Amino acid sequence: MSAADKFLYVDRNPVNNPLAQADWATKKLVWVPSERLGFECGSVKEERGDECVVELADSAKKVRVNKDDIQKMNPPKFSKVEDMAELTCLNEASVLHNLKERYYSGLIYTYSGLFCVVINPYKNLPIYSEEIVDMYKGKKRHEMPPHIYAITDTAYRSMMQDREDQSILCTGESGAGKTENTKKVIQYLAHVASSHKTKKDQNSSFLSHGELEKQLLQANPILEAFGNAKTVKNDNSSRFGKFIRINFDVNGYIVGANIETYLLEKSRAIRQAKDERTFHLFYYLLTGAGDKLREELLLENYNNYRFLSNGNVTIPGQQDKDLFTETLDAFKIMSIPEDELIGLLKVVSSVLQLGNMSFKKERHTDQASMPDNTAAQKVSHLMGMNVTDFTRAILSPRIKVGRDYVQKAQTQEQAEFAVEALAKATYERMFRWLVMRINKALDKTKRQGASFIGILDIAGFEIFELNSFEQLCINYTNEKLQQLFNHTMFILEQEEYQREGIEWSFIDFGLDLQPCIDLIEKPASPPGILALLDEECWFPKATDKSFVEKVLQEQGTHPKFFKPKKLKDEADFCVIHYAGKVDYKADEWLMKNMDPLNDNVASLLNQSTDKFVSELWKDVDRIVGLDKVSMADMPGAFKTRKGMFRTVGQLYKEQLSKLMATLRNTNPNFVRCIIPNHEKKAGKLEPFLVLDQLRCNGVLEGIRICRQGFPNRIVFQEFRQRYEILTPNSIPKGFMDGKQACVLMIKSLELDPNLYRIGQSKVFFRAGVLAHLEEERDMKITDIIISFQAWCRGYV
Ligand code: AOV
Ligand code: MG
Repeated sequence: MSAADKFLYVDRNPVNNPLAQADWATKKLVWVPSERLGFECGSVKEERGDECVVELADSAKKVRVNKDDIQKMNPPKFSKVEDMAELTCLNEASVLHNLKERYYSGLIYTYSGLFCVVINPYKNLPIYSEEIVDMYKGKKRHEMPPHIYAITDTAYRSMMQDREDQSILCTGESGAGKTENTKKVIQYLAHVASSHKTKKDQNSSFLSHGELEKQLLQANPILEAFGNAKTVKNDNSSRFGKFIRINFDVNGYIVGANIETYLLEKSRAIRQAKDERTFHLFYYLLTGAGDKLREELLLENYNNYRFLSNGNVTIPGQQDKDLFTETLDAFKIMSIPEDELIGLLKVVSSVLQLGNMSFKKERHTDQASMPDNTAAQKVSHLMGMNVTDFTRAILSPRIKVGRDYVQKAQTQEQAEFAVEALAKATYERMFRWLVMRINKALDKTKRQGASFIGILDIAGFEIFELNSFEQLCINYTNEKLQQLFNHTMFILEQEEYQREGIEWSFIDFGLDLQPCIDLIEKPASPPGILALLDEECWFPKATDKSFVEKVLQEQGTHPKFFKPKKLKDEADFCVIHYAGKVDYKADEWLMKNMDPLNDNVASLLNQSTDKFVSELWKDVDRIVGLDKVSMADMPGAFKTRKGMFRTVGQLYKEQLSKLMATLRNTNPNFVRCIIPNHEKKAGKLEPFLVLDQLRCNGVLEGIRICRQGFPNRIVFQEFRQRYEILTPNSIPKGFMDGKQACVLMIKSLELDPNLYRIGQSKVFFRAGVLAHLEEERDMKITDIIISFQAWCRGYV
């Protein structure tokens, strides 16, 4: 047995214990709700009308429980099942119990029918080595224990066999393990689909990859350096979403890859909450840069920068200095030349420097002034601008009033706002450039792929006390992904029923989510939340408050929308997402949606003497003007060369709809990542936290849908073998066809016709029916065991 085995395989010995089986049957073990554990195991002692008296297994305390609150327990042979769809009693308690038992035994991956659930172990398990990759290569899903590699291999093989594009969708809340699992998918594919014959390095157990595979593997550390940060929830939290598309040729070799990113949290570049950090790269640079680089980039000490609100926060077990070297190495492998890298780092440094520009209110006017222009000089030096032009663009930009441009002095607030907006935009543009540059490297072969596997790593549902525009975007995304999920379940289920020739009109549960999606994205009649927000952005004198009023007016009666009662909380409105009610507060939504930028500065940057900087701003018009009055009132929104001003919501909606169109054309594979506790602690699982996530990610919803159909199915032969004991004499001696035998057995069981369907190769049952048969079977067997034991005792 290898070290990894116990983290992959269930130890079956205690599971197949016949006495445990007898115990389960005689004691009528069930699950009852528990405030501490989620559910507690108990034994039914008495049934009285709607109530049962249950004796709790732990404390021997007797409690009365409403029958509806009792959930059936699976027979012990199902303990730690690898696929929860096999459970005869499919309910919340059993799902939680199964995941918990597996988790405590070190088994983090579990299937639930069509998808895979993974619980963050918060410690390194020996299950990701190259040897394990080889073990999974080319194996069918049921031949190996659950693993992200099995999901990846299934996707890879389906792609090759059916020539169908695939996607692997990782979702889950912050810290649940999306990014870690995404990395494992890429590691697996880079290994099994490398066009370069991989051979063992003589001096190391690791395999050498081809250049493209190496670059693919290095893309991630670069993106993480610039786009990840320490948050209170996750020391390496991705502050952007990503969709990585790996292209394969007809032989299944990787020919290239492409990365699309979503919604970078750029505000982190200028401000961080308590105990949080800005993007990793800032710390890597400030601790890792040598004297020469420090001088060239005009770097200063941590405490000199206002944008590093928390100074130098370190991450336990992480050496920022070493990671700087690693990041530089990754750039080398990506073949990004030194001058581009320096250009990039200068921009990073100038973002920090922007924070040090400070303004004062002039004594007699409202106008802002800049008593000390050292920081402005440094910024101008780093970004290739003339300092006088730059200062003027900030303090008194040219603004269009009516048909003319006039120079308008800014207030202190306006100037500060402009500088912050500039820092955020600069960082975001630099990040976008980086992604573009990585894509250029990954598309080196320029060969058209025959098919692809796309891997999505995007934030899961977010429900905070009060939620803002960012949460609306994230939750809207998840609503769409869940719709795809439900729809896929529906299609596959439907197909199985059709194959088996079963009569059944299935409801498409994907449609359930449409009303909420409409509430957010519908363009008109009535306009959804995003459209209303856009409308307000163009409206003179509009405020966040007037936006909320519009939403209430247009959507007030929408079934997925309501206005929370005053006094109780401060939320402006509440959306009933499928994962739960979410309170939204609309503060600054207009601003967040418009994301205005000082166009005077933007055009200076467009004209920068620094090649890299002007490249970042090349899409900006030099002479800018604004058509709408409300926008002109802003410190200065800007428009792109295409002449269109696009709101953040609009852009995101388009990006998302493109993503969904791509995903709909793929065969999706879902990976539901679950965080076990909020303390980043290994070996601890909080039952209610996990239940909440199972609810949000559709595992429990999946069960509800299953229950509408015939979730349990069993092939004819197995059905006969297992349950003939319940129907003695129903089948005449001699040969009988499997289907016919089943028909006779079911007749003799006198089952209600609504409870089952007989297909071509299997019998299908409603939820719970098989569990009931199983119980009866066990009772029969227990009777036999008990009489056998009695007989033994008598005999002794
Ligand atoms: P996320 O991507 O889902 O959060 P990560 O994948 O970054 O979460 O995981 C958070 C941390 O949990 C990692 O840094 C690891 O320390 C640990 N972890 C997760 N999965 C594993 C695993 N399979 N084996 C070992 N450790 C693991 V976020 O990007 O914050 O939404 O925003
Ligand atoms: Mg992540």
